[in-house]
Amino acid sequence: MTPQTTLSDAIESTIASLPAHMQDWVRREADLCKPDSVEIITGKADQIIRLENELEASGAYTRLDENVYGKRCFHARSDKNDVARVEERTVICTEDPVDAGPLNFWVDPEEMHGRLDKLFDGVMKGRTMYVVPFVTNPADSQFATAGVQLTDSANVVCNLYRMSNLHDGWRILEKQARFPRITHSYGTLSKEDRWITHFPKELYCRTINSDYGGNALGPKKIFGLRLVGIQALENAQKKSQPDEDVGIEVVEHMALFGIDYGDRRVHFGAAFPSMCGKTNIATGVAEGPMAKNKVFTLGDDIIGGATKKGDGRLYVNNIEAGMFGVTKGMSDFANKMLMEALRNPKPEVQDCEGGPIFTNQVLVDNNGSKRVWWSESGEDFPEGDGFTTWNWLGEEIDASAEEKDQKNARVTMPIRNVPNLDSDYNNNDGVPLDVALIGGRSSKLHPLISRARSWNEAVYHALCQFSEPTAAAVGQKPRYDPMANRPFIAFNISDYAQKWLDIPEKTPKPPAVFSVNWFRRDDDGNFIWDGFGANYRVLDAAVRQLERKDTWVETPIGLVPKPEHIDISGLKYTTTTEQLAEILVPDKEALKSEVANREGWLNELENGLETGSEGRGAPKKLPQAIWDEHEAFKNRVEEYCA
Ligand code: GTP
Ligand code: SPV
Ligand code: MN
Repeated sequence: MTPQTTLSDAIESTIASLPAHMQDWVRREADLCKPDSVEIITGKADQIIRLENELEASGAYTRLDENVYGKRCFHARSDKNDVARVEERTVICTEDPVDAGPLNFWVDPEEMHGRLDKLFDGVMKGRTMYVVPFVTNPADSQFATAGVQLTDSANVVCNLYRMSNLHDGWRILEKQARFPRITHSYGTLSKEDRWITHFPKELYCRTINSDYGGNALGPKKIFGLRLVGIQALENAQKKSQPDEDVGIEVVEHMALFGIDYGDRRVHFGAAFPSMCGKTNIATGVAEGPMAKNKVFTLGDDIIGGATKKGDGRLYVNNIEAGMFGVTKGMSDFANKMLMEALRNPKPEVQDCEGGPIFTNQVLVDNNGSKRVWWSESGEDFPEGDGFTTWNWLGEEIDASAEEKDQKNARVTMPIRNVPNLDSDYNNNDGVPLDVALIGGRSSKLHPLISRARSWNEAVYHALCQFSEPTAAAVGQKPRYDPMANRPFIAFNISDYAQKWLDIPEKTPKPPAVFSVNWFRRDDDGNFIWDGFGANYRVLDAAVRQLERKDTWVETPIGLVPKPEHIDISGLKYTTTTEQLAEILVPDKEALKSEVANREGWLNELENGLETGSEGRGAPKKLPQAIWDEHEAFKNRVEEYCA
């Protein structure tokens, strides 16, 4: 029976044209949010072009000169209080708080729905509610899931169109009985009432009062990483032997790329926390002694996949179709392939997904030609006759202004434009994951690269991966960030640890795991390692170690290369063997305090956070194997530092 609503005939007839199995839900949401109209996003470009034009007419988008980054390229500004993810307002609503675990904020589902019902009541008055399909990538792979996001933000629709395989959505949704649902409203953009909520059992998420990426783009972190992550956990837990097909088994916050070795391509997944170099490593260019090894891009943020039957390796894909990249620091030096993608968009991409959408850069007007500028781009701040420039807050500025682009200013773009896209990008079976890199920003402790002696040791180190704060989330502090996934694991961290420990049982040929750190600093705070293109030299050392060409040396934190294993010829910052030797080993002082710090951290995982545990889910016992590894680490450190 159709529920009683007070919806207009126009809205009722729009809803009636949706697949039957989603009509009741959309009707209920429309009844609560009370939009003036409902519009189904078809997936065709002409409708998106109309929305872009409307956003331009309203002043929300500024159209940029098509001679710079091609057609349908826009600049937008966010609200000044809506520039990053808000972890404090990200909530997992499970019946049992143990299922959310000690790191996630937790609210009882019924209570959260009650609070949200009040906030969503009438929130779309005077607005259109868009019904947006999406599908995780590649659309026809057995791991893809289609879903629907309702949103009142045309900006979100235009972003999703560039990133989330929107045009394949309805085709897949028709055949999929149970589908994930996300309801989003930018509401009033109120910081106080901002919520990003997940109801795993219902495959449902509700997010309100933000229009920013990870808070508002459902298929990305909210559904793509958190909810699919829960599916992957449940599937992996069900799996009893390697050749059993259970669907998606692995979802991680990882970039994905290949390095060419002539006769073969080695595929790397890179789990680095937000703003710690995933996009860069996936779209950079190898230089110096590695110049002959081309880097191929597959993805820059989220991977998913499973063990391949009969093969024993993990096959993974980028689950997204676009990038949402940090612009600060984006340059020909740092990630040339991304810059090439911006400069040379493919005509078929411009006509379909559209051009880049920039948010919160400096807007530049040069005699009527509009473009954007961002810091650390390698380009001087534009000034002189005929130039007008505005900072991200919309204030007219010149080069002397302190406030220029926002630190977390981003660009949304379809990945199809990247010129060195791996030929297996969008391959339904994915690519074998040969190497998993786990990293973070660590000024002193972590060596440039290290490899654990065993799988369990690797999991232990990854669980204790340390990273310093970035601007990708509001109010961050230095912290442990397990597998770079701390803000995105929507279930108990102890289950996540166990899941990783179990990988070799389900995946007979698991990826080799290396820890990396591009961010060691000297006592004056300067980076010691060149980073960027030079990082591929370090990855080459990893490949040589795997192929037993080099023998690495023991440290408490894992095996590390000898200085002669990494070629530093031509580098700008790491110019001496002494400098290299320093960053190839853990700093002893940092190591000593690390034992106690890790003990504290593991205790927090098992018993709840020492500070700030209020409002979070409940802990449970960590796998004994993690404690065993900790004990072994402690002993190694004592011996090493004696
Ligand atoms: P999210 O999109 O937030 O998940 O971030 P990401 O992991 O993709 O980070 P991204 O590649 O966008 O890099 C973020 C920042 O780190 C940029 O300012 C880069 O310039 C800087 N960065 C990346 N790689 C390196 C490196 O090797 N060395 C140094 N010093 N900085 C780097
Ligand atoms: C991150 O913060 O890890 C991002 C950007 O990739 S967001 O989509 O906002 O999560
Ligand atoms: Mn990310």
